[in-house]
Amino acid sequence: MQDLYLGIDASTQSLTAAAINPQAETVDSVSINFDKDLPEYKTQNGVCSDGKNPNRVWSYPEMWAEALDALFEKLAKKTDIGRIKAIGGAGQQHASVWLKSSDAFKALANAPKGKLADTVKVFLSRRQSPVWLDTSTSAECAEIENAVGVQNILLKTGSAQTERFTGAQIRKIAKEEAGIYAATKRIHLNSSFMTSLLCNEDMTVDFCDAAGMNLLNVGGGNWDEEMLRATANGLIAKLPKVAKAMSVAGKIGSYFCRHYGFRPDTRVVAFTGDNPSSLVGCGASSGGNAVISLGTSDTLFCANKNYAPIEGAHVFGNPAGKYMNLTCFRNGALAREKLAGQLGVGWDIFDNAFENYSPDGLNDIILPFYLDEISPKIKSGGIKVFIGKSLSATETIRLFIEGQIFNMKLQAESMKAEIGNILITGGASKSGAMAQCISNVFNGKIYILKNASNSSALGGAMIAARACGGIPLAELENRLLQRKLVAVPNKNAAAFYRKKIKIFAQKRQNLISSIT
Ligand code: XUL
Repeated sequence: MQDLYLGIDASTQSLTAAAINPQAETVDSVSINFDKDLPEYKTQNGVCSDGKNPNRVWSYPEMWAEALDALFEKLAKKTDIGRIKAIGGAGQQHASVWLKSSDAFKALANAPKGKLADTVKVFLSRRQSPVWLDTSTSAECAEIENAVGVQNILLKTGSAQTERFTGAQIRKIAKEEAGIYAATKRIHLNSSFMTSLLCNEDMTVDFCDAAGMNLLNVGGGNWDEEMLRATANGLIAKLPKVAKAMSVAGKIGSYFCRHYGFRPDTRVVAFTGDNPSSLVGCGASSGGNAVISLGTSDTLFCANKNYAPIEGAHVFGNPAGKYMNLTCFRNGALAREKLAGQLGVGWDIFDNAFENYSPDGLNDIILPFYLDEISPKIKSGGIKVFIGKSLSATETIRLFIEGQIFNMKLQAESMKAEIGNILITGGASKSGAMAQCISNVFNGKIYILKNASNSSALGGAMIAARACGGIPLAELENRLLQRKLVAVPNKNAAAFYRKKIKIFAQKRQNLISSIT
């Protein structure tokens, strides 16, 4: 019987497992949706928020534990669990789990079936876990910035001080709920909490995910004392140790062997963050490739062997080694929709915007910042049009899309990321025009995934197969990912854009300096 490798994605809305059999190219997948399958927690899209203060957003570690029982119950019906040699996985980044004592995990060894949540909840010092959608910590960010310095934080931690990051969230709780902070012996991330549940033991936190806390010295690979001091008193004793990327945490706990039939020698690789895991699951961890997700906001992430923090982007760890960058552009689909509304046109005009297009009009530029942009920081004054003639709807859309993609390319250049080919995902990845324009601006081939599944769960399974089965990631990518080529660069257009992006960069710079 061939071994299987399991990947688990503890995302915001659901818990998903993907089992891979690297030899036979098969993927089994099961999922627990928090809203639908665990309605007693009353979450919406996996989270709760405060009507009076919508910036406060949280979820329940107890619910994540309950979902893990439900997940294995479901998986056992589909997959021979006894064949699973190793488990890897990922959690939503930044969420913190607060425990009175790390004995919770040991107590699981003797717990009856279906009692993960009940066993763990008595050890929680705080029932709620603030999650990445929580932006209620502006005051705490400012306090930490005052203590350490804006630029210093960026250089040390790979990100500017950020509201949703765990450090600012910890400071808020330490200030406002001092009793709870004092009673807390361990603060886990979602990822290290899941690893600890699976091992029935208090476990380390993965370097790649810990980089999303504003507490790690990312270049040095360990907690940064100055950041810890500025965040909360006595924090070091409450944090787990940092483990190197793709470290085997240990063996699966007896709870899972007794109740679900796991082999006692099944290994657990320390869970990472969902973005680092997706980097692996999209086949982009070895470098040279980027992933662009065209959604409500557009997101670009890529492996990077350079440590080059810039404002508006984040440096996390890459499970395959070194770093990854993630940058989120607020002017994504929302801005495209706004433009369509203003022009009174449908998406089909967007799709055809580059049909029969021949490069022309080097100085015709649109700066596409309808909303305040975070990458780079630009205060929007509406879109800026630099053209001396009146434009048709198609021309406007073309220049707008060009502007969005020039902005992505410039940010990628500031991060010193080498980007060859690009995988596109998300709603607008179906648009041939977007794909072609990205291809021409980045001068690379554009792919989509034919068998797009949960890239973070798949990444977890691939990490398990790499760390515990010795199978190279490149081999796993070739077997498991079916990539379809959707655009190749047009030589003339690529050469034209190499010149035009410089003019765009100047105009963007003027905008940054004129209205920020
Ligand atoms: C990244 C971020 C989200 C979460 C949830 O910084 O906040 O992508 O990881 O997916």
